Amino acid sequence: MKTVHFVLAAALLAPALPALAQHASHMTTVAQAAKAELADGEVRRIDKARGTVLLKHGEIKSIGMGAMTMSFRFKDAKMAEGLNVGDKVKFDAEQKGDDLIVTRIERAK
Ligand SMILES: [Cu+2]
Repeated sequence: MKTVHFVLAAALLAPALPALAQHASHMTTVAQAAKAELADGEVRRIDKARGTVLLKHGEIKSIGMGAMTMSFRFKDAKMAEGLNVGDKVKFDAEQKGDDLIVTRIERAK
């Protein structure tokens, strides 16, 4: 009888295993997406001397801002390197007083 019980248990558990694995990988994907939720933007102008960038941007969830075109300050002037007018970008920003600072920016693939 022991063998029968084991087989029955295995048959009941087996279908649950792929579901668990799928669920686990789904959770990871969701966590990563929330962590790296970057806004969409397009570079309209870059002022390297001032360290600012004019971006036409979509919704920026991290600061609750809707879509518009506006100027941001780079957190680090080096962030301007490799960016060109017309580039589509993914970025994140934070508000510091009246300034909006681009904290992260990368070219959209
Ligand atoms: Cu804006």
